[in-house]
Order: sequence, then C-alpha cells, then structure tokens
Amino acid sequence: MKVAVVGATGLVGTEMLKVLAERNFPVTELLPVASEKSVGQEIEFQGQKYKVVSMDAAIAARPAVAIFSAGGGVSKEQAPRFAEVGTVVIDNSSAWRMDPTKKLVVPEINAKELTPADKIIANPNCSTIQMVLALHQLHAAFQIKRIVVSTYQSVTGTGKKAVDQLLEERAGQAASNPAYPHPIDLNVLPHIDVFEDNGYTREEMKMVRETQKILGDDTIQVTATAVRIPVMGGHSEAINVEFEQEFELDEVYRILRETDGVELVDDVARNQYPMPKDAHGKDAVLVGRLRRDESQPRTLNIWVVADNLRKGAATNAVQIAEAMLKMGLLTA
Ligand code: 2RA
Repeated sequence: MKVAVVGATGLVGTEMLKVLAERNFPVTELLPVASEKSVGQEIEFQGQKYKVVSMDAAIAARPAVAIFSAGGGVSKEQAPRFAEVGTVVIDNSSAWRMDPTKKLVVPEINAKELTPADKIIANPNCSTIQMVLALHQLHAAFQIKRIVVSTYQSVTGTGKKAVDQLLEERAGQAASNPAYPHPIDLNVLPHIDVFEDNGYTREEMKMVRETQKILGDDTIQVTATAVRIPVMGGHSEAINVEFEQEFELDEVYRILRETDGVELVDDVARNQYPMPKDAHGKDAVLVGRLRRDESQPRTLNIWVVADNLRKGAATNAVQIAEAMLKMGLLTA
C-alpha cells in the first residue's frame, strides 16, 4: 500500500514512521513529504532509503492513505487535494477536529463510526486522547457529569525547538531560539497555545470541545488548566471526574483493567504510580492514584500519563489507518 507521511521530518512525523514500521503496517511504497527545502533529503524506513518528495508529487502518486502532522494551515490546504484523488487523510492537526462533517477518532472508542464517505479523519489533540481513553468506559458505566482536569505537558508537545530550549537551559545556556516566552527549565508555564477571549488557552478549550465530540455527549461539562512542564517523556493529567451514577472503587478498577489501551499502575504502598519516564516510548495510557473525592459524592480522582508523541499522536493515527484497513475502508 502506498502511504504518504506529510510532515515526515518533524517530531510527530518521525514517530509516525517508527510506529508504521513497528506495527508492520503494509507499506509497499512510502511517500515522505516535508517542506520544499527538504525535498530530496533522504530518510530511512524499514531498512530502505527514501527521498523526501513534494506535496504535488505525493498527491500525483495517489497513495491509499496520507497521515499528516504538518500544522493546521498545511492540512486545511492540502488534505482536500489528497482526498480528491481518493486518498484517505488522517490528520493530526486541529484543522478538521471540530468540523461537523469530519470524524474525530480514538479507535478504541469510535472507529466503528467510520464509513467509506470519510476521506479526511481528524486525530484528536494528545491531551484529549489520553483523557477520553482512560474515561470512556467509566462514562459508559456511570455517565460523566463534569470533569476538572489539570495537565502537566511535555515540551515534546511543542516540538523540536522547545526540546532544544529545555536542553540549552539545562546546560546553563540562554536558549538560542526559544519556543516559549519564559524559561522552561525549573519552571512551569500555564500557557499552551494561544489565549482565547474567555481567558482559557486553545489547548484547554480543545479538551472541552473534543471530549464532548468524541464521547458524543455535549452535556459533559469540562474545565481544564493546561500547563507546560520541563519534562520529555509524556503528558500527565490530574483528573477529577463527577458521575451521574454512584460507583464502587472496585468496579472502577475492574473497568479500567478491561479498557483496551489502558494500563493500571496503582500501588502507592510500593510507590507505584504513572510517570512520564515510564510512559515514554509506550502506546499504553497509564492510569493510577485512583481515589474517591471525599469532598463530593459520585466523584473520582485519577492520574493519567501517556507518551504524547505515541498514543497522543502517531500511534493513534496509525491505529485509525489499521482500523480502516480492517473495515475494508482502505484500498491497497
Ligand atoms: C501540545 N497538545 O502539547 C499540544 C500539541 N501537541 O503542545
């Protein structure tokens, strides 16, 4: 199967190539696409060297699927061009997520809603993916009423420039090309993406809007505080979730143990709880620190950690392609 990866040289794009190879996705011809200045640059995939190609060349090759992680502007402009030649686009930017005609997919939750008409599919925001994957079966059992979430997000969510800033500051140098308006080392920034008129950042509002769309329930109330921290391995989230129905903690543990893609790490007596260093490079969403909120009935506290480049982006996108292949929605 011809597969295009648009944004192939970025942090997420590189992870997408890694995941496609690790999961033996049936790639017969890879079309790595990056900026014009990268055309001709060589990349290695499954032991074979490929040259980066232009967007036009990739479209002309009519790949079965094009997985994008190249920013919203490029997706808005180029995804329809691929779709016009019959390519299925799976886009990791925010460009299509809230478009009512496009599906926003976490395969374990709603891949079954995909149809042959879906030619552009949106990959949710990393901080949303790990939260809804941890909560969706609890929602099915106890109906979520309200979520209060604080995130602790890795600099890899911003990209290579932010990783470089952290490493330079960590080495005692001033950042040569800072990604953030303030130092990130030994600091935290309650500022991810731009501020909206309501005082929330776009990252925080993504968690509100995308959660309601993915779980198919806009009565779910969500409020978020998204924070950048000097960490590499993944995003962490402290989630307080109020349900409509009463729950037993044992039932919550059972449901989480049986939730596809979730790994329970919860034994505080042995200092066992999810941490970014343990999530790094894994596809599982780690959950732990489960405890009843003793200040309010029908409410649970849960700590959720995941590698934002993997299940938060690359792996989720490749799993969408795998699900479509299985459903006969991708033609070789
Ligand atoms: C971030 N979730 O962490 C956003 C985009 N990757 O910066």
